Amino acid sequence: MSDKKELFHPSAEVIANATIKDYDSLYQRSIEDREGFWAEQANELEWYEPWDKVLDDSNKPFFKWFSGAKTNIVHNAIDRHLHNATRNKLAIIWESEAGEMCSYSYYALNREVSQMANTLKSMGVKKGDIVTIYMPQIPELVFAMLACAKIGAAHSVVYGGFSYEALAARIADANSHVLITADGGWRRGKPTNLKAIANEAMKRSPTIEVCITVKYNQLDVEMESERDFWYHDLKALPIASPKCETEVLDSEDMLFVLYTSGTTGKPKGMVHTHGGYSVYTATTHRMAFDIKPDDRWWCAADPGWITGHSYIVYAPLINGSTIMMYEGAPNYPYPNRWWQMVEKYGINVMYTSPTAIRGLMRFGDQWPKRHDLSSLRLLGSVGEPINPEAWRWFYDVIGGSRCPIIDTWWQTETGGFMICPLPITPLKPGSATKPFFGNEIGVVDDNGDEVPAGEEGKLVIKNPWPGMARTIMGDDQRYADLYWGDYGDKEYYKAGDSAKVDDDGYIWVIGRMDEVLKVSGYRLGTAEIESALVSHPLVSEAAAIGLPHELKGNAIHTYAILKEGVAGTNELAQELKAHVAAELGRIAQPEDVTFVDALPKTRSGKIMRRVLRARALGQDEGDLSTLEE
Ligand code: 6R9
Repeated sequence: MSDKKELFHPSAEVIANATIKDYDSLYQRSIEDREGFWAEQANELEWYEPWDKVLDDSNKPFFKWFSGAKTNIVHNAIDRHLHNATRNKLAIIWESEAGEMCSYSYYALNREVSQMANTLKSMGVKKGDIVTIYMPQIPELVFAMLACAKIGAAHSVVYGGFSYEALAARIADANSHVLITADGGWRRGKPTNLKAIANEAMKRSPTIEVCITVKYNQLDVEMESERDFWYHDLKALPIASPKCETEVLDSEDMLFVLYTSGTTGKPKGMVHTHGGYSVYTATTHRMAFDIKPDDRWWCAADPGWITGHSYIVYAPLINGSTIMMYEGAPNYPYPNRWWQMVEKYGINVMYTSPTAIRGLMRFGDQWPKRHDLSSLRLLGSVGEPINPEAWRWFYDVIGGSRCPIIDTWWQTETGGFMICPLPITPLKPGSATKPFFGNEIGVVDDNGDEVPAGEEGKLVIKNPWPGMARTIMGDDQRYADLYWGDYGDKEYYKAGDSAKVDDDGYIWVIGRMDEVLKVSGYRLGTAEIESALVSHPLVSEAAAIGLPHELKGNAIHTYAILKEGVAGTNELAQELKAHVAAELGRIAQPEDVTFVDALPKTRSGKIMRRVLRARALGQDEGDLSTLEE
């Protein structure tokens, strides 16, 4: 968290183009009349029937939003666009790793979603069911999610990198009768074999009656008769009619369940609902990224992550944007792959993660420099605190020092952005800046009292917001205990992150509380140490963990991935230790630096420090279901 004084002011051009020119007064209004603010945002959408109450807080912490209203997120994401010019606009541009491309207008999207919806209906899927989806990032994945929503079923998207055990556990928890998958996808020129993994999972999943498989990578797969169907076969039948009424639902009907790993224990199925989630995702997307009617929006996340749900699929479609999707590795066949597509498709806003930025940064500036990236207007970051070096590279080399970086702090549980700048906000690299409208954010001690500026505390949200998860599926008690009720009468949502607020009111998220180290009594965030290591010119990525130490309580051990072609010598390890000490103070000097080629990460790009810790201690690595690759 270095260099807190450094401020990046938006250019005159950015300010001139901005829809919201005054954050403070709108923020003040949104806090003073929260329900009024959210009612106004909800009125930007269409509803079948209006709500009785904007916020129903009669059964805290199980808040309801827009209760009594009739809606369906698909009505706002697709149906309403069919009556105006958006009908002919591109909804999706998709490219495969091998370079094939295809696109769908909103009109075509409606046809595809309707066909998939009718197919699901013919397989017995009905309102209230949960359909499990296990697919690569292909347009059919989006069709499948929207098809479920259209008929009032909920979806549970399981990330395509998960093992069969993880898939089977999620199918069982959701009690799914139908699984939608594909033969497989592509990664670095090699086919991935999803159907074979799905088959293994289904051996352990007695609830599954039907498995629909999309043909994509042409891999030979085993199909079991009476259970398994090719989607292209079903789509050719009269059951897959392109006309399908969108189901009229209650605002609080379940839209999806998404499993997120806690640090320990079984994954939590976070439940999101139609009404509030529609309003919250669409509003955050529209305002934080100041979405313009002709924007080409690329959220380069995985759809199996909340970021993909909210900001690849739902928010941009509600806002009528054109969404870019890419199925493949960011640096394949060469490290210019993403930049080539930014140029080719004229992407205006690119939203990605610090880990992806660092991963591409290490190949050097020459790769992005080969491309005209002038279509970019804004950049975005999500998933972890962005270290200043990655921030500056993204800002200077990708954004041409022209595009503000919208660093968005939020969680699976929050549904959408909670802390983020607007394009007009002066930026401090590494800070997600200020609360989004309607939110009061606190940094508090164990009693729920605000800690002084500059001191570290627990990040809490002091109010309900429309995009909040409603519960953990099947475990209301765990939801209430885990997130609420730590602070007596103060009904605060506990995020599980630690943070600081600086003198200007900027919020600095330090990291998950379980990733805070106490070394000789001093508190250090693993992210701070990693950021210091990565600020060394020869380091591209780093991880820090704490291991028990006789004198210090905990000692810092670090892992570093070096830039291409750099040799990991003993001298360099010494130099890096000294570098961290120089950056953060002697107290933060690591015991050692181990050079590695890769770090264990979750799909959403978070380093799994507990895996490194277990390995270092020779212990059981625990549940690895969320480990990438
Ligand atoms: C959207 C998403 C949530 C956790 C969260 C925090 C970290 C996300 C961040 C960030 C600093 C940001 N996190 N965005 N930390 N700055 N801009 O990532 O959801 O996978 O549930 O993770 O990610 O630690 O608590 P999820």
